[in-house]
Amino acid sequence: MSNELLKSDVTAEALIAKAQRDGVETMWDRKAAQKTQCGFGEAGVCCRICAMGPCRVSPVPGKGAERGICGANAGTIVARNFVRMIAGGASAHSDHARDIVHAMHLASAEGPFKIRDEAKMRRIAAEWGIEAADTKETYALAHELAEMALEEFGKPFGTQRFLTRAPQQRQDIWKRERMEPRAIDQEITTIMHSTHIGCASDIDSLLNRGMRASLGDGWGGSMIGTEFSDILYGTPKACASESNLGVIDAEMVNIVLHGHDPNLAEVVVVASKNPELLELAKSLGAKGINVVGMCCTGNEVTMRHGIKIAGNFYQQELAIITGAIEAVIVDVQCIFPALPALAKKYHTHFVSTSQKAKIAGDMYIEFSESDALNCAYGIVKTAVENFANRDASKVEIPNFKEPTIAGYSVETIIDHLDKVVNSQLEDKLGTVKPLSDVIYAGVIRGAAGVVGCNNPKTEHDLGHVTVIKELIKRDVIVVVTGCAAQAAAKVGLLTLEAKELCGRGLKEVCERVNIPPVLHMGSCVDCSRILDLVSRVAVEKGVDICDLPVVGSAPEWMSEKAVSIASYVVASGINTYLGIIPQVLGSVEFTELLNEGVRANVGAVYVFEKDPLVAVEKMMVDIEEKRTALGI
Ligand code: SF4
Ligand code: MSK
Repeated sequence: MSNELLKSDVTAEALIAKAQRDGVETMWDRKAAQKTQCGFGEAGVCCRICAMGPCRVSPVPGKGAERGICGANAGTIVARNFVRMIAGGASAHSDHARDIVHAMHLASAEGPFKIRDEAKMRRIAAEWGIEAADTKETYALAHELAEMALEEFGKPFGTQRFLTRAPQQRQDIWKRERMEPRAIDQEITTIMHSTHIGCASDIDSLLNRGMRASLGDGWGGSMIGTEFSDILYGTPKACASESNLGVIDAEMVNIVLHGHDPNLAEVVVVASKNPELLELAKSLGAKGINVVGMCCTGNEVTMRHGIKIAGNFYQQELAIITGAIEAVIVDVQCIFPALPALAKKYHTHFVSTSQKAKIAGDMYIEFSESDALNCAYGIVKTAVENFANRDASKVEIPNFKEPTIAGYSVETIIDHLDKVVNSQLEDKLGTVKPLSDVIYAGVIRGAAGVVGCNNPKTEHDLGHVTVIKELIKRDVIVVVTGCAAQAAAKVGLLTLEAKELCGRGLKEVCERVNIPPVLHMGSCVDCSRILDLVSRVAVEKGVDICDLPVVGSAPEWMSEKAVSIASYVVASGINTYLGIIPQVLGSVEFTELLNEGVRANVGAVYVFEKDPLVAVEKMMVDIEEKRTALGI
């Protein structure tokens, strides 16, 4: 494995130089063209919620206008902007989840949508109180469960069903704080309503409602997205893959799957193995069809099929600049609008497939779940035929890739733990007890979830890699999702050999359990797997989540989804360290509420720290304080 800190930089450097030679623009050019970003926007004090505005108030008290035309002050404006980001993020995760459940509603024994983890489906059906969940005919149960899940988005009464997975203490806090999320769509609608001109201006109330909507994401939409994807496509198991742009193969038809929703990606993977299409590829001089992943669609298919990871968010343009991509197939979220124009500078087809992410300048082939296989066949055929148009003189693929192990669902982690169960200690199979025991014994000091995007405000991947390396060195086990997972993968941290970078305790655990010290738990919606895992540890030990030596970290986040994730992680009781400062500093009151005040409500806070090394020091103090309080 690589000990170089950032091989990805070398990858980027080579391709940025190529972009300049090819006369194409990248995100770095556009970042430079932005010059200094707007100070009011950066501070969160610009409001354009109504047409009396835009209003911008002074981020510095006592200097300039202190109120918008309606009288909203900096606190109100900043808080409204922040919780609207939560609503945007929660809507993206949850709408993605709804599409998964609709696909499950179409599932049949003939496929292509089939029940692939029947045991999980029956477990969740029983958890949700469906009668005869263990005996009902498979597809009758699948359709009944799918309808129940669809109701979670819009049911008129009641709260999210998965909340009961949390420790009772946490559920009590949510009840006390009136934070139990009702229907997912209702929580998002309520935020949009509350932040309309002339509604809420109280920052505590705004944040409370924002957190409730975020919990509707984490314990609602995202958890449904994760669990129902597992039922439909299989619960991930540890599997080998490779990561970085070097997985693009100059001799193959290369297809990049980019976005978030596995419905399309799953059938594209099937179509890429179609003998007719393979034959067509060979007839055009290619050795085969190479499907590679990017961002979270990539994570979904890596976790379930070992599909190689081409890269994370910042590499979406770089992949096209290799000149060796026949098609970029996108579904939803995190797709640069710049891609179609870039693709046209090469021979690459940029294929968008969802009305939700119709991108100007694209080749649009709408994906329909009801005709999934034909649709995927058509898209892959278009990609294969495009191989004939490749210009060999434009091909330059950086020779960097690292072995990667992905696929650590909660079930897979428990399977690994079961292999080291100590019957003398009365360990039971199928629990997280061995993990909680090594944390309580101090062999591992704690656990961290490192998640989120890339952001050109900071050197790409540097925050992720630094935080992860420094934590495992200090015997903190790390779980990763999203683009953070791919950052770790690209420098070889998702391997068994990475144990050599760990402290003694974590190294020993990795050896005994046969796992990497950094566990790839999936895509952005799969942050819900982290909630599930942490909850199980808390329930096992009879404590609340906020008592555990556990931290959340998003060193390079950029999206509204990340704001929603950070908020539900904090609302679940986990201190969350943000390496990019949210646009809130224009209000001292709201900043203090996030950094300290909210602790009184949910037992956790948002910590802002740009320097990854300092962030890790703070996380370790946090973890050790939790240990002391627990008396362990
Ligand atoms: Fe200005 Fe108030 Fe309208 Fe915002 S809601 S744009 S602060 S008048
Ligand atoms: S893809 S939300 S850039 S993690 Fe989930 Fe990556 Fe962030 Fe998109």
